[in-house]
Amino acid sequence: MIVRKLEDIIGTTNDVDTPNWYSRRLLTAADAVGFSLNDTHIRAGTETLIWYQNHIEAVYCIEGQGEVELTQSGTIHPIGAGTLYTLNGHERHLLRAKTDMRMICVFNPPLTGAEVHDSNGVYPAAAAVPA
Ligand code: 9YT
Repeated sequence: MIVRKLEDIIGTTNDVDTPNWYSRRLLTAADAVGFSLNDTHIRAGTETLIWYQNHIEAVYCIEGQGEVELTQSGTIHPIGAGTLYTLNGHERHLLRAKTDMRMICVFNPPLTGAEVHDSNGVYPAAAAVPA
């Protein structure tokens, strides 16, 4: 059994900060449970291009307001507290935060913990992530 607190993650290498978001990786590939889980904050007013070509991500919004635009279709989904979206088709999308947002993000295959988006919004495949 794994028991972990947010305070155990803050300030470690599993606490990843970028201009648009910061993400605390509470469960990672090292835990060998088949998925990873992040507590992620999206900064108000930001727009982030995301395209998880190598992962499925489920995102459960617990605070804030924003939207996801699917770049292929132009479809826009409002996202607020209590909304789940899952990118089971590896959809390329734009995440816009109208307010600060807080999301619980689950990835399969699991993140190693250090990932940030490349210029296409992609996280590398697990085997390609440097140790
Ligand atoms: C919702 C979302 O995809 N935000 C970008 C950060 C990512 N989910 C992460 O690594 O926590």
